[in-house]
Amino acid sequence: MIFILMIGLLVVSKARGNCPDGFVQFRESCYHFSHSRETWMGAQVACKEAFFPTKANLVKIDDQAENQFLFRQAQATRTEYWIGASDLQVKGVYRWLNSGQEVGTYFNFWIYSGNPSGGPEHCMEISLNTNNVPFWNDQTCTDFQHFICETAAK
Ligand SMILES: [Ca+2]
Ligand SMILES: [Ca+2]
Repeated sequence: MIFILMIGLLVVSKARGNCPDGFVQFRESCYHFSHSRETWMGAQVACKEAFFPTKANLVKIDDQAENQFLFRQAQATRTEYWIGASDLQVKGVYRWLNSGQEVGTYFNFWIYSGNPSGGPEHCMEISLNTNNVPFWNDQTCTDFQHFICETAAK
C-alpha cells in the first residue's frame, strides 16, 4: 500500500511544466483533482469555467494506461471522483461527454457489485471498495463528489 502511495505521489509531483496551475501532467493531458465537491453537472461546469482561460472537461478515459494513472490517484488520495461519462441520453449506454464515444468497448472496469447498477444512477465515477481498490461505478448524478478535469497539455 505504501509503495502504491509513493508511486502515486511521484506521478503527481512530476512534470507540471506544460500544465496550468493546479493541474498535473500525464502524457499528453493535464489533470485537476478537485478539492471541492460538486454534482456531476456542476463538476463539468467547474471544469469548463473555474480555470479561465483554460477550458477543461470532466476527464475522458481513453485507454488502460490513463485509467491506471487515475486509479492510482484515487487510491493515493482515498477519494472517489466524478468522471465524464453518463447514460443520461440512452439508459444503459454510457457515453463520454464530448466525443459521444461509448465507454468501455475495448476495456472496462465495471468489475464490482454488478455496476453499472442502473436504477436512479446515471453518472460515472471512479469508486473505491472497502479495500481501497478502484472501480467504475454509476452513481446518482445529484450527489456531491470530488471530480477530475482534463485538458490538453501545451
Ligand atoms: Ca483522456
Ligand atoms: Ca452503481
